[in-house]
Amino acid sequence: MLWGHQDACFVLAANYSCGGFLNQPSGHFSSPFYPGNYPNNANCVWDIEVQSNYRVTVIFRDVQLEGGCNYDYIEVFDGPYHSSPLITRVCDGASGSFTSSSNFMSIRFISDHSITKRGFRAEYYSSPSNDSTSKSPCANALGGLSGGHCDDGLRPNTFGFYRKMN
Ligand SMILES: [Ca+2]
Repeated sequence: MLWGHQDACFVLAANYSCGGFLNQPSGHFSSPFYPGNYPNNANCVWDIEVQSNYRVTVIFRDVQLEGGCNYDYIEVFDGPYHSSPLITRVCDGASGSFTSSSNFMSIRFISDHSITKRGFRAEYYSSPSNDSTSKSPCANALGGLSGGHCDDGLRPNTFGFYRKMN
């Protein structure tokens, strides 16, 4: 039991480091050994924290993973890993940017036991939260053009302001 399978896996996993805590206003990270192939059995978590009242946007570039999205994939969480909802799963060939609702975002990279590819690189930046766009779709409409639909009964009046309709 002392030198069982789990111990061997731990030693293998310790041959490289991946993931980490990123607290600069912007930065970048990539899969282990990028642009070389990533290892099997990777489980990397990047926690990104920027200053309060800012939000995190991550941009994925050059995503080359084992196809199928169930073997090797990237997950983006809207806040700290383990306690936050999944924003999206990023799969082979994907690209695009995703923004958190708070000043915290986490990204996890998973690979299974076989077939590796080049992996990915990602950039992130922070931008100020705008209270008028973060509370609800109606709050968003309040700051924008008239005619937007609101679910809580707010409608524009003739002066371009909004008031509650009952
Ligand atoms: Ca794989």
